[in-house]
Amino acid sequence: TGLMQGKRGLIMGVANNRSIAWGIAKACVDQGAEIALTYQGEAFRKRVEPLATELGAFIAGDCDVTDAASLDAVFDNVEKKWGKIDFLVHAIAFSDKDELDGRYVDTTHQNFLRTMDISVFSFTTIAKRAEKLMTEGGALLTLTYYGAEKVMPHYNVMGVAKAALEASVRYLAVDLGSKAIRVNAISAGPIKTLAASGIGDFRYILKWNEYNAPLKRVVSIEEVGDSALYLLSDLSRGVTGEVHHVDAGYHAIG
Ligand code: 0WD
Repeated sequence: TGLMQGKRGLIMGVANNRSIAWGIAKACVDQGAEIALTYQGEAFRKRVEPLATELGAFIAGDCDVTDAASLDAVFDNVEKKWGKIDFLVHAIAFSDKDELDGRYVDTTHQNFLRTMDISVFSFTTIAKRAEKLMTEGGALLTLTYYGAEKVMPHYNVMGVAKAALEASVRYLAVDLGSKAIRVNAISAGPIKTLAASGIGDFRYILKWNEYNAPLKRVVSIEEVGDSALYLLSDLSRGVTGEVHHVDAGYHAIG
């Protein structure tokens, strides 16, 4: 029997088989969880469908977090299917890649708002929806990055958004704690994914981490998935409001 036996959860943010959310999904299913996935738009449906089949996952629908109706539909589908959930993973972020380069000071108002909406507010609104389905308590997990804590080259407005996301984790932990719903984040080291490919000089950031992180390498989505098991399972039942670094130790020296 696995760590996640008897647990059901919604995992949002699988774009393809390199996504961090995919690493987490595989780890959860390996440990006995039943999962539901969402995809963003028709273009991603083709990628996510075979992945869902591979894990025997339920597809909860097309979800653009800026569209409240699509979020409502996803949570309705999950409620109809299972009635309740035990865990939720939010692995969603977006910013215009033209602004993940150059100077933070040049961020436009429009992209600032969009970045905050998709990368920060979405976690709060999803937490509110998940609260209704976590009738026996639960675990919420989001993904953040060290650029929230210290300036990382080109991370710019996304660093500001991740700082707000990490603060959200603490406020949500307080709001939902009395319902035995825990709220945590993993601060992952750099991993080559679709979202990361939008960040200027990302290859240099990977190399920099390989040379400087205590473990002298970068991390994989499987390693993030294994660490997520701790925060999503009862092993961490005494842990909430935490930002846990899974970054080969880079935060210790950065
Ligand atoms: O180095 C990295 N890759 C790190 C990523 C280091 C530390 C943290 N993270 C974070 C990201 O900021 C994000 O919050 O991990 C999370 C997952 O990102 P990922 O696995 O690196 O990237 P990816 O596989 O591209 O998944 C992110 C997905 C989107 O993909 P695209 O490539 O289309 O941006 O977020 C989803 C989408 O599937 N997404 C949305 N979902 C619903 N509504 C939206 C939206 N409006 N926008 C993006």
